[in-house]
Amino acid sequence: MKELKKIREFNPQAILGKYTKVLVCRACNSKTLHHFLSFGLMPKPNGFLDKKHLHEPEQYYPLNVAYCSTCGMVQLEEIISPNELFDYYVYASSASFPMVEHLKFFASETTKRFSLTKKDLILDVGSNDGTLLSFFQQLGVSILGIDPAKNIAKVANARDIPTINDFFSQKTAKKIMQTYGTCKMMTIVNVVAQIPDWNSLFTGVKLLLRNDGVCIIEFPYLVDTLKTLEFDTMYHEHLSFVSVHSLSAVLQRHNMEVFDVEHDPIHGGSLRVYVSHTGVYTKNKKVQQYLKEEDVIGISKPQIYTLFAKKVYLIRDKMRQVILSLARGKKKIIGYGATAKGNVLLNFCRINSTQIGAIVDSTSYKQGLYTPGSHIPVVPESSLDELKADYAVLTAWNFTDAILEKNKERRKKGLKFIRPYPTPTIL
Ligand code: DWN
Repeated sequence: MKELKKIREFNPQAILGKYTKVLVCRACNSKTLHHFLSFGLMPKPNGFLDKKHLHEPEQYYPLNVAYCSTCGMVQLEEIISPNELFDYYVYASSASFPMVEHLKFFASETTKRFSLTKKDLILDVGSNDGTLLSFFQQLGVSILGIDPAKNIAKVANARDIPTINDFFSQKTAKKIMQTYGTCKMMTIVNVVAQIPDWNSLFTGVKLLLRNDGVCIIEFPYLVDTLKTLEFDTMYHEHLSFVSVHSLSAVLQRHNMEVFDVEHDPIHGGSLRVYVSHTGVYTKNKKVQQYLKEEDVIGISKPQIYTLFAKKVYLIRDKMRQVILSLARGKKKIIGYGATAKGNVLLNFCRINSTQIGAIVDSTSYKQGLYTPGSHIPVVPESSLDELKADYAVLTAWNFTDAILEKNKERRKKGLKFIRPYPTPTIL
């Protein structure tokens, strides 16, 4: 395969991993999918390596993106088995202070808005280390989590967050129903994009949601990604890039609907949609406004995607040129945040440990490991000063403000940051 030969010039250990081609739109079941962007072959986005495996074969997978001209869904054309991606997981919601604050506010606002009490069960799908549920627990709501990552579910249960270690599906929903009954609330936060079978997911939601129940789904918003050009959120964990149109298409088939929408700046721009059984709650007019804006932008038409792809390649080339010229100038460059998105950006730009000496990160599970493909060592954030870096690439650009604030003294002493989007900029 030509692609494999090319990637081996960057990473000689690259081998082709197993993947499945996706030929049907996940949201509306149509076959009107149109390819618009190729990243070539990519390693698993959170496939951090320990030292002893650094020189062993490393699996790569084609990363291609298509849009659906029927419902505006954007989705990957090849997917990796969820077990391979999520059995052991290094991302923890609690590792990012701004994320913890975001989830705390989410829990308090939701509890107030829907007057949740101990009598109400809330199920968090993809509950990770239980950070969101812990805030609902503190507010007196009955909680239950479900997460496929064995290591992370163990951490959640150890901190008294009851967590089922499994993928959420129609099958597991039936088991939850038999044991716990129906839920007043379900939360699906930064998870809906990771789930391959939306029919099974929403059949499970339909079964578990009480008649007056509310399912809150929060996800990075497709329209924001198209506007901000933050292409590195396109990776093998994110199978879908969701809009109100595409979500409404699948909900309709399950006799559910979006009755309210809120926008939030987190993760480069996210939507929080409120879903219920059809006809239970009065629809906020914002729902129609979002649908209209998506039509105006043309999320089911080729133009926006052709332009997006063109700009993505320009950003990639500029980012590579900035890093290579700093490295040639013997500048010390690090990464700030060992993120899945950062791994996509660095691999796409063919940047590795030759140019970037280390990536700092606050997550204990990632420290001491090496980034997938680019093989850059991940070191504790606390060791930042010892690195004596001149530049830090904001590989956690979604937390730029918090990171710049935290490092204002270091910036006064000369540390510069490189923000990749909307165009590589030195701050
Ligand atoms: O959907 C997903 C998002 C929500 O989180 C998952 N697919 C996996 C993950 O994606 P990511 O790895 O790109 O996530 P974050 O939230 O951008 O990761 C931020 C990373 O940066 C964490 O590893 C923690 C680290 N960090 C840090 O070291 N110092 C973050 C902040 C704010 C800091 O000050």
